[in-house]
Amino acid sequence: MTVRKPKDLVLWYRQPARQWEEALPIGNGRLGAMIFGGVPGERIQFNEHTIWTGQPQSYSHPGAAKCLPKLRALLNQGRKLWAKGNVEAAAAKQREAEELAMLEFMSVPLTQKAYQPCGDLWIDFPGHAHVSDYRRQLDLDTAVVMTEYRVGSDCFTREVFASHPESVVAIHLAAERPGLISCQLRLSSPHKGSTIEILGSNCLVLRGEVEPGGVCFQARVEVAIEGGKIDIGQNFLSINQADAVTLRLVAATNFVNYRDLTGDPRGSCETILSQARSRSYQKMREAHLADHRTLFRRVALDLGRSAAADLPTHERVAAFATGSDPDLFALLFQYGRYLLIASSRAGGQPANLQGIWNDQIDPPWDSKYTCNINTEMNYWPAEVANLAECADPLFAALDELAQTGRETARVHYDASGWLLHHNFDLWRGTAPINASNHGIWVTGGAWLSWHLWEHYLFSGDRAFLAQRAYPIMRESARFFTEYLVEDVETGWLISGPSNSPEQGGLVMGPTMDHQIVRALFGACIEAARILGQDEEFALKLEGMRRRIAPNLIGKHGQLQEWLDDIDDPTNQHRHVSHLWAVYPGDEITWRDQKFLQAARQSLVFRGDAANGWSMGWKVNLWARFLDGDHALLVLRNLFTLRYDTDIIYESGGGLYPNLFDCCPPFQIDGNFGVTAGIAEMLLQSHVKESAQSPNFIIHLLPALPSSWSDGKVRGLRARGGFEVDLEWKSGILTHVALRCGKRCRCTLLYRDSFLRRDLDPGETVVSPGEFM
Ligand code: FUC
Repeated sequence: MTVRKPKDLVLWYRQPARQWEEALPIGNGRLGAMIFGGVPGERIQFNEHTIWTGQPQSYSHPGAAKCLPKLRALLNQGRKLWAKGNVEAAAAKQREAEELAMLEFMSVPLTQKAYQPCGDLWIDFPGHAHVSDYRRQLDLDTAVVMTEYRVGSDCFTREVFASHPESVVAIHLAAERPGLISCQLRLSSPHKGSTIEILGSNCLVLRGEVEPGGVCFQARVEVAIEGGKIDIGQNFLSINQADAVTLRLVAATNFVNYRDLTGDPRGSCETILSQARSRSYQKMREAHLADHRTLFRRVALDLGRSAAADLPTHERVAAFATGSDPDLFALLFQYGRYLLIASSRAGGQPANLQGIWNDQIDPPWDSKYTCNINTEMNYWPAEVANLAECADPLFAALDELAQTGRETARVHYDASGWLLHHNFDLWRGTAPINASNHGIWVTGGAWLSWHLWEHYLFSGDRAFLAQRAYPIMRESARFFTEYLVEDVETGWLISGPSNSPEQGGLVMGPTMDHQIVRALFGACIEAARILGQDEEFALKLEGMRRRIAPNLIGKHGQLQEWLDDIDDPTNQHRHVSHLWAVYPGDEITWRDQKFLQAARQSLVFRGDAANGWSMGWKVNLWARFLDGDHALLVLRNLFTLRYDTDIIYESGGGLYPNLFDCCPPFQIDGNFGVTAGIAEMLLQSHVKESAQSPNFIIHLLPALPSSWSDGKVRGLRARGGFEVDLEWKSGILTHVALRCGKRCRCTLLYRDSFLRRDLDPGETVVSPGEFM
């Protein structure tokens, strides 16, 4: 099967970026940079993944566990009052619980720390104020940002990429004729007290400290010229009449791990540079392309080429409302994959709320890790969109969160095991932060543990399950065996105090918690059986799992968000937490129409317009409801309910000119949610052949929108270790190829027809006629 040529995968513009959200992102998982493509001056704003405020610390609140029974008692009294119709008195009890928790239960300090920018590299080109034929672009297939223009008749080109093999940002300046490149280089940093100096004849050095005793960093830009000369100025370098210039930008900190700040930023910069400078620009570029393409080219998606594809990207987005441009969805899908490769590579920190890109000292929500949807959404595409390695930083963070979360379990709940509330930071804070009405939410760690299990389901990697996944999952489950309490009204085991993320305040028994804990217990039971261990513990989980409060259908035909039937059908809140069991969970599927319809009703009430990440979630949900046209409607809203380009981003939803998702403001989760959602529209594999079977049904084109009449996709992944290629014409499947590493059996589903096949290792082509 041939797929669209990669050269189409380009974001491009006829003007330099006027603001940060128009600049183009690159990253290698350690360094991130935003390229403005300016004339006469370039700005490259850059980040290093471990530059955060704060320092190693515990966030525990000594003695917190003492008030847990009081909180539960107050909330239960409130429920009783509510049942008697005494709504105001019930609310007063809830307030009392929240106030008590603020005094006695919350994290110390109350807030976590913030991800920080590192600095800016400025390149000024005298005489380049008036240029023609200007173009800047990001090619997703090469992960290179290019800026090109003419001054008079001479063409100038800049290329910038973030090399993962070399750990540098490489910048190359070239011109059509020798001797034309003259520019000045400066570094700056928004951190107070940072210093700039010149090292030797060709290196700018930035040194800074985020706060006394905290993260110290160093960044260097080393210049290599072909022809011409370098003059040293007061804290700047002047390049005169060079033929070509290569800059190597590196940065490092004293961060070793969340408990240790004894690293040597200077030594790290020197080591990285001493290796990188031995490679020519072309060699670095080749190694970068090979590295990037190994990941990026695994998946290709073609939804048909549209005339609008030739427009600059922001004009294309503007034209979207009135035209047809399915290719833009393919671009957005691949952009999410590109961003994950750029922001999350083994050895680095996980992608945070802004991936790895942040220019602010006081970024929105601290640009940290919010785990009541956002961090998880960042990793939704990892398995299905064939970038499983990119989840490694998340799994490494989980190793650490399971350590700090153990202290939180002990101090705040007098329980064993571990938990994470709704945020963590570089220091792996796990205690409840900000405010008790939403900070006390207990299933962040359990949800993230689900990602470990999913990694096993997709890969079948038993060693991963035994060594990395199960120990963390089991200890997360252990916490809940001690934390769940018997509901005074029903006898069910319920979660509490907790909340349904970001609304309704502190309660007993939010549905989402029960769905997540049920999924975690189920995964642990299965993992223990696969690994042949912990039989007794698994039996205990089985017994408790049966007693967890079930999903309930309320008086509006909705899936209840809370234990009591208090959902408001006019509530259009962005969080759709109680639909977790539909996506990303797998408890409510098309096999279970009664609950699927109730969940669908809940989503209908929530509406189709929302902020960026919420629309990302809804695309996935509509895909799981097997309604491709509705998934597409939400996707379209993402492009059309949006910003004004000059006064940015007051209302929710939308995309920025560089296709960054708008929360608002910029937040990367929506990009990743959409990528996962488009994959979910084309392929699903979360439903088992039967309750007892370990095998999943591979559902082909489960939610194909009617307007995506012709298309092809290569390399999506299905649970069970499969790679899948599909092609369709006039809305009908015309080609299926499956690749797997071992002899196995699989069940395919297309429309209403099942097909069972035994597969040999390698590729098997299945004729769509076999479904008939
Ligand atoms: C949750 C969301 C907000 C935002 C924040 C980072 O609190 O409700 O919309 O995404 O996380």
